[in-house]
Amino acid sequence: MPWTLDMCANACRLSGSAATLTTPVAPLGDAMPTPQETLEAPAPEATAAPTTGIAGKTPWLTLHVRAPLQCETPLSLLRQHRVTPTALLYVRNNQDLAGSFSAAAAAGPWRLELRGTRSVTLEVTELKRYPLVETEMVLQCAGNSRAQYGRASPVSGAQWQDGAVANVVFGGVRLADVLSPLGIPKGARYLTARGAGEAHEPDLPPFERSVPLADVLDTALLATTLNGEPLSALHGGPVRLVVPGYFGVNNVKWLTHISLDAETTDGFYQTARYRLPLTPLAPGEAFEPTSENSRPSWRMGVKSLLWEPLVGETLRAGPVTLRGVAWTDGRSALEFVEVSHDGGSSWQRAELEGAASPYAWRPWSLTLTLEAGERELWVRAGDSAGNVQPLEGAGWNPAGYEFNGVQRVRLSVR
Ligand SMILES: Nc1nc2c(c(=O)[nH]1)N[C@H]1C(S)=C(S)[C@@H](COP(=O)(O)O)O[C@H]1N2
Ligand SMILES: [Mo]
Repeated sequence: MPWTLDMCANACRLSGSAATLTTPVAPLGDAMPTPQETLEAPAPEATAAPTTGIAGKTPWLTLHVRAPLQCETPLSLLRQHRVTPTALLYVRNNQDLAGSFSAAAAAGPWRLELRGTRSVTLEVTELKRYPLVETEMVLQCAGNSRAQYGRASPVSGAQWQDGAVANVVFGGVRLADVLSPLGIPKGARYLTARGAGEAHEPDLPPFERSVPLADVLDTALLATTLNGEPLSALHGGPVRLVVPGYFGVNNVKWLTHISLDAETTDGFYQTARYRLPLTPLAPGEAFEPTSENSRPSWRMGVKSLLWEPLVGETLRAGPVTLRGVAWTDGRSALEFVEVSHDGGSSWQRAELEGAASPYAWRPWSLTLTLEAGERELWVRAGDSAGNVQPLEGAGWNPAGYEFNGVQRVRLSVR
């Protein structure tokens, strides 16, 4: 199905300014709750050298790959905010868009083609005709926590720890408000979104992802704001598809086209990447995804994080308040978060704070009495559909997608 619109109008405008790396902005440090008293230096991650600055980002992100840009948020920063400031938000590009590293690039004309029964090409500014809505939600890379699979057998790709995730507020217009007047073609089961950007290897096609139309029509946004500000080019501005409850990869940045089809796109990022085996693999086993043996990475599984204290911290024996967050795909509700300090023999339930939206993360806390010694805390969450985080990562796979195994945090207690 050939696209009628040449993408040049959009791509050429952004490529006017080359990627600029600017002076780092100061780390954000004031808005945080008082951290647990520690007897030793901060967690190892906080002592890493700052990365070279990226416009609008704290220099303290962990840089995995510079091009295409992949950087994550250390938990020591992530835990300071219920809504993650944009300066701390991780970045995961499969394809970079020239000019998107400079903060101003998202302004100006940008054309978006939408194909329902009728097709329409819009200037992004025309989206202002529709009501503006906002959704607080978790944005998480399917590769988040990939490094944890390494306990069983190494996996390929950037070795993300647990910080390719955030809780942010996207604003924009409801996809349904824009699509419904165009008519939904009979037999259309999937929505395919295409983003601008340049492949880093020859022969790679444009970035395209498909999601099930009926499941997302009422919740997806054409997002133009992030945390109340105009959506920066780095995060997909001027317009991005946002699919609450779905993994980050489905939230297509620099959106140029949307179509409604009977089948998913046969693009590389849908058929060769971001696929999960339908039957369990043994750790280390090779896997070539096909449409028969795999599924796309869509809805997020229930997951929790413990971020206070952090791995490697030394605590005083006695009562310790543990804190973190947990979330689901927004279809099922978060039921519980529980912690074990005896290797899973017993679990204690944490207190959950209320939800800002079904798609947002929920802070939890639990006060435990810890005796002196080397300790390992295990944390897991469960949802209203009966899913509980598995002890080991949910289905080891060679690309390390969708890890939601029980988090294990080693501490010294004195
Ligand atoms: N056009 C485009 N959209 C994209 C990507 C990309 O490479 N190109 N990466 C995806 C992936 S894998 C993730 S996890 C999220 C990351 O969003 P962020 O960089 O705003 O945090 O964007 C998604 N949208
Ligand atoms: Mo991702």
